[in-house]
Amino acid sequence: MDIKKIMADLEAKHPGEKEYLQAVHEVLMSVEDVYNRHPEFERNKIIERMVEPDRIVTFRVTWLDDRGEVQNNLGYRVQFNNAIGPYKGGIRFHASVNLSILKFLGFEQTFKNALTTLPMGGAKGGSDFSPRGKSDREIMRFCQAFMLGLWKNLGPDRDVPAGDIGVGGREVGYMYGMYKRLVNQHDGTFTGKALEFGGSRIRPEATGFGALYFVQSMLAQKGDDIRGKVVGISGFGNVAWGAALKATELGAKVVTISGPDGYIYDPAGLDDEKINYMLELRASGNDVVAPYAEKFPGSEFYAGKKPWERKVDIALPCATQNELNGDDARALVANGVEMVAEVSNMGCTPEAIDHFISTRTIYAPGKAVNAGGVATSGLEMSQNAMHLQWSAEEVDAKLHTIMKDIHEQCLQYGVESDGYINYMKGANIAGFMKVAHAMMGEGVC
Ligand code: 2IT
Repeated sequence: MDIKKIMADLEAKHPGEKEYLQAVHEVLMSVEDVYNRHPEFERNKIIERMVEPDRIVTFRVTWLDDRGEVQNNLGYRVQFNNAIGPYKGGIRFHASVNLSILKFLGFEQTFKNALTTLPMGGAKGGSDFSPRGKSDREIMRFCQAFMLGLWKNLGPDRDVPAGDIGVGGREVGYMYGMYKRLVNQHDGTFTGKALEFGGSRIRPEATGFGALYFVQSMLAQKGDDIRGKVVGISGFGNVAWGAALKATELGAKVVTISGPDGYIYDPAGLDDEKINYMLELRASGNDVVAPYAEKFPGSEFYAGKKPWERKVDIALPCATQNELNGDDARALVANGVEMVAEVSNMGCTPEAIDHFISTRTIYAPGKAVNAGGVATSGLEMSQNAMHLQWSAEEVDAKLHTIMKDIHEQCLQYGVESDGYINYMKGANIAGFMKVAHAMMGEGVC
């Protein structure tokens, strides 16, 4: 595999798509050796085919705001790869959304979904619509308009969307409601639905819970456990909430959360009341964490700063891509961090990852750590297909098994000669091999 040439060709074809090119480069670097041992991959141009999405749908989303004014946004769905199952992946509503970000997310999703052991291909979608400060009615009208542009491309065996940043249960409900009217079928297309219309128990918690199960496996691997560990979390949305909830339940002390406005340091650690308050903060729609410090004496708000300057045992980035850079990584390592488990998608920059790996700090990538979210979406699809609903215990047990399996897959391909476990390499190779074998089996098409 000639990585330089592949990257140069992609850069020429897709100039300026920096997140997408970053995600592709990371996977190519990880799989190069294995790829070169399989000349049939090269003959079938597997990697050249895998780095391009199967299809991209772009559409205009026009809606009326509360003042009756016409608003226009851009909508996208990137159907990346369906070699191992129907396209599957979340929808992101955020002002920063562009094609590069959705292509990186769809590419990552393909390998992540392969790791879950469930039959799901990779996709991602979204809009540059910003939910910040919007009324409930505006959110609903936007979701409905978004569905008008996308519904024809969806279906339970074609493409099944879910939530991501800016899209939670409420938005999924509004989108699914409109989809259902348009196709005149209640076919379950969408995961993260409410319990009353086909949602799965544990889906809201799944990304955070799964991440902590994965962290437990990482700790057990080195003969350690989570009780008493000091944990730094970034973000305050659904993923950060689930991670804080499970970390606390398992006896760890979570001392930070963060938002676009800065971070909260709470040396006493989060408890049930504080974790519930994260939901209130999120529901306010203001996208800020500062009010936490006013509500809970003893905690402090640091405006415009990131939580990585704090001394913690375990760092869990739970906010967004590239949120932890080289300087942050150096600060964490200097403060003696024991492990970094990325819960956001591509939360660490390449420079940060290089620093963790070169200092032999244990680091695991989002596509392994956060796969419990989409895995539980896969379980929701199974329940819908069987027209039944599992108990929380059943779903949680399956999630647990899946996260352990993903950890095993990382070990299979990620142990280096000095014994260091390179989880990035392990996850990338394991995900890649499954998709590559599926594509080989399905022929050149
Ligand atoms: O990044 C992700 O894995 C998600 N946003 C969840 C995708 C899904 O289909 O549940």
